[in-house]
Amino acid sequence: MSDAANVLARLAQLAKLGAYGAGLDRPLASPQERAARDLFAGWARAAGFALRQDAVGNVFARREGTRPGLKPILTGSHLDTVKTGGAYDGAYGVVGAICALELLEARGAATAHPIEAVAWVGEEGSRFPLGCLGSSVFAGISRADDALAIVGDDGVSLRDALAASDGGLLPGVPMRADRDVAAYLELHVEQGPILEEAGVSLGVVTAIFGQRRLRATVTGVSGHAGTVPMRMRADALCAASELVLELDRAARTEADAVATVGRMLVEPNGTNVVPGRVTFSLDLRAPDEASLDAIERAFRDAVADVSRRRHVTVDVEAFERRKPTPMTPALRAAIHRVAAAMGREAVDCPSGAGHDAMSLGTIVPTAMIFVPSIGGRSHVAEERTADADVELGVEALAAALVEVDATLGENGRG
Ligand code: HGY
Ligand code: MN
Ligand code: MN
Repeated sequence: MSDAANVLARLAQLAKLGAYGAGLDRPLASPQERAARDLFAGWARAAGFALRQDAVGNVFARREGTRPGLKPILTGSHLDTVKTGGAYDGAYGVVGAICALELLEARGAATAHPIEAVAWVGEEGSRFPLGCLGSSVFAGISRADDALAIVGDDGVSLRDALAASDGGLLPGVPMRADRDVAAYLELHVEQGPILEEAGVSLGVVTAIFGQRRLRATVTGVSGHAGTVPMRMRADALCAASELVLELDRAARTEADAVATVGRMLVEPNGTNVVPGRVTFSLDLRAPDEASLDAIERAFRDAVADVSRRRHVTVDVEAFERRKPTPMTPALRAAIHRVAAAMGREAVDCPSGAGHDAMSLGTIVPTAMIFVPSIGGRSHVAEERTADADVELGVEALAAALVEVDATLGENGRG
């Protein structure tokens, strides 16, 4: 039977996969990420849940309901990490989902709907530059063939990476052809400071910020650092630097918006060579589309101005645009009822972080449960959540699954 120790032990097992000095590096279709999917499959088999996977690698562990034919409630998160990932981001929602199903099984808690614990692939977009890759394909936002054709930083397509023996699909696990789902719940660490500052251990997400991922390529003229006069330069890095600071300025003028340039490639990257080309990433987030539009507009205006003044060309490619995703009121209310029944306070809070719930939220009723992140830190090796909060979140998820099952029944959604 699953209990808090089980959750903690499983998180510890996952935290070994991809561990190195600066945290966890578990990109999609790497041997360590495939090992994480293998672990999940082993837990599901041991619990007697039916396993399936799909063409991009998502893995589903199904506990049957009492009313065959009803679409399943899905609950899960992702097993991949950013390059300096922590032990909780994503992994907690996957471990929490399978442990919650084991709790229901052990307590003989029947649900009308089948419930499936899900390990979504490629949520971080840290290897293949499409965030929420697996859940986007499942939700029909992206086509599987298009996702499989995406080429990662190492020049390998997802299709080829999944065809490799050590990073690929799970052997012997049948394919899931349908995309049936009645509702979706995701348990996740908050990755921010709200719950800790409020002194509350349960968060009910109101909405997930809209987000945009773009890439800018600045092309100037490379040359000898010692001989090209300043008046003759088309220095791609100086131009890029002005653009980065303009993005930062624009984001600070929009309430609650954030903008980040996290990756930059300088070419030819030599100490005595004027940079000829710079490529950098843009990550924009805001609670509303108008703010995102304002920031993007300010950036593009700066592109026109800097290009003219510094004699460079700038190509801006937007490869991900997601509107803000409101969570479903009826499911949020169900989670609040569960917290009250547990005698625990729960607060509403937005999510600046993106989640697979953004994908599922476009097709079915969707809600998220947060537990606090110590220091609000995430995407770093120091990411931590207190054991008591880890346990509370899984208990809340188990109860919320039963409550949502009943709620869907009343609302006639199956
Ligand atoms: O970027 C995000 O917000 C998420 O961690 N993928
Ligand atoms: Mn993340
Ligand atoms: Mn995450």
